[in-house]
Amino acid sequence: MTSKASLTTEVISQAESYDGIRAGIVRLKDVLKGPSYQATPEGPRSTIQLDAVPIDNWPAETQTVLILGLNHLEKNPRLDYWERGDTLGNRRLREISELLRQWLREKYDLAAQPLPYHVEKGGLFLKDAAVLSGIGIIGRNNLLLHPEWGPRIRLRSILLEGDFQTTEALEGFTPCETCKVFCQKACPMKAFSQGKYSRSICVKQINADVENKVPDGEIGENGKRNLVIKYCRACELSCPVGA
Ligand code: B12
Repeated sequence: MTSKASLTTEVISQAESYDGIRAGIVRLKDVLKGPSYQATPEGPRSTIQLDAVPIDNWPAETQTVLILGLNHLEKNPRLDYWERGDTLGNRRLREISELLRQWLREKYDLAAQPLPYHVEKGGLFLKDAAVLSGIGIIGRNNLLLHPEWGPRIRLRSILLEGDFQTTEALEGFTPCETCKVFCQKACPMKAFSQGKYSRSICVKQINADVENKVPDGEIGENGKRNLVIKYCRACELSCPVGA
């Protein structure tokens, strides 16, 4: 019988054996009590479509969530380009989630359910889950900051069956306290003009990015590069943490 603590350690080290991955474990009920679930989202929702198969019901026995964070380096911007309905980063996170699901079944006979990206399709608010699991903290750019990579990280979650010990939230990591808030100044839309993030202003930039696709993708059937969406990353890439 594997103890809770060693099961957690093994799952985290298996997840982190994939290149550019950090992981944490959190109780589902704690995520569902997080600030994003209390907030009333302002402004229109985004129109991004992915994850064609929504999850209608989470399995009753799942009480824990494994959070994955994938490093999105500035020098590898392609990970973040939207091409053929998804990004390379999301595809990689989905692939790793599926490999971890198979590993948990084979090694521990435990069920796992990789979750969709969108909350409306059964996904979780991933920044809350990542903060609670100790992957990072929320910065003044309203993004998750990892101590080593800063905000250059993309997230995904997997529901787990079984009794895991959770990983602890970070303490003593407060880089924004002494920062000159480059992130807020970098926003092309001034989405932080009231001192905090405004979704309804930010989404105007995101919608403009959707309208302004650029031929920077893979070579398509017509021999030309596919059109991709390059979503704005100004508040992310201006952050000195992990730059
Ligand atoms: C919808 C969505 C959008 C919408 C709306 C964004 C919004 N914040 O409302 C639009 C299209 C505008 C958008 C823009 C962007 N997004 Co977006 N988005 C999402 C999505 C699907 C849900 C986010 C959401 O609705 N949150 C709910 C609203 C109400 O809360 P919030 O503004 O996020 O703020 C909450 C947190 O900050 C939290 N919080 C604050 N302090 C603390 C402290 C603790 C202890 C806890 C637990 C929580 C907590 O509470 C706040 C609410 O009160 C997530 C994926 C997911 N499933 O979570 C990605 C996600 C948040 N987006 C992401 C990214 C990268 C971006 C962009 C940089 C664009 C891009 N290049 O992809 C910008 C950045 C905007 C910004 N600075 O916040 C990443 C963030 C990665 C990271 N390092 O944090 C995510 C996680 C997706 C991913 N691929 O991993 N996004």
